[in-house]
Amino acid sequence: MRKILITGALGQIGSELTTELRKIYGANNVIASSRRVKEGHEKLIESGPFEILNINDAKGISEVVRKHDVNTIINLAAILSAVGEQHPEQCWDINMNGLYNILEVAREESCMVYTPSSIAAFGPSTPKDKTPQDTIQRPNTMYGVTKVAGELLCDYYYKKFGVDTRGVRFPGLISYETLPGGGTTDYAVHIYYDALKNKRYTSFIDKGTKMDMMYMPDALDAIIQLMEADSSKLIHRNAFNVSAMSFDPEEIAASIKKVIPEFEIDYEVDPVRQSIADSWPNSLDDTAAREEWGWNPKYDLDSMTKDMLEKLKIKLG
Ligand code: AKB
Repeated sequence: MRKILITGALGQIGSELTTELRKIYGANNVIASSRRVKEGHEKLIESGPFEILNINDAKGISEVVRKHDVNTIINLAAILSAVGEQHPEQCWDINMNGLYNILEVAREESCMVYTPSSIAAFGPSTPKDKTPQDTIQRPNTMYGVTKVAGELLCDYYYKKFGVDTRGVRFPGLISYETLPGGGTTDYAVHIYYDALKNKRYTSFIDKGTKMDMMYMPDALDAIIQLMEADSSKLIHRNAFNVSAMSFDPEEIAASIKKVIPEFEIDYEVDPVRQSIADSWPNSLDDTAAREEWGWNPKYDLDSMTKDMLEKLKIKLG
């Protein structure tokens, strides 16, 4: 039986993953944790075990793992790309030193570790279209540096110590439950909120900037499917390219216009986030994920837009 510890459980992925995993494995087998209690997450916190946990506190991780007999750690605590450029030292500390602590505890306590990587693990010299699974990785952001190093560190712990480490390179994730915090792809979430509230959106990412994106239900499937995949079939354990759709701001705006015809987009480009977006791939080749563990996303841009607007409308009232 799995006993899962989720770090960063109140974040964009964690808040939905915790609920989903509690449905599958039972509430008491999924321990949600976060550095602090955040307003608006009371229901999640009360729906099963919850621990205050800072991943820079190795002893604290070890105590929580022992207390709950944890055998699987899903490490979602991270600083994203845009905030990482504002606070590079904090980004390194949480994304690298935090991951190191998680891996060390996993080695000592024989846990499986799932840590997401990102499209940010690629850089300006990476092939931009249909970016191959194995290719040049020279990112120029601190977030990207921590993501490549994290992929390598997880590979190392698997090869050297036999820790069962796994992960995917997530694209921008779109969801209505919890807002993302401090990423470059966040525009593709904010646009839906503004479409419903104001029927217009000012984009900080410029026209023509394509990035890979994914709707949260597919992202949750990517985590659960890979976590449950037959270990002997995995060649790329920690850094699977996964892709669901690739679009630029005009294309997401056109998709919204099909549901809200009055919707308009304009641009006030943020040079920092634009240069991060320009350094990332336009689209990824996810053949390895499809072949090694059956990755097969369900949502494309239009089906995501329809669902997102319906669900957000209910949420915003
Ligand atoms: C970000 O924009 O920083 C993240 C990511 C692509 O990893 N959403």
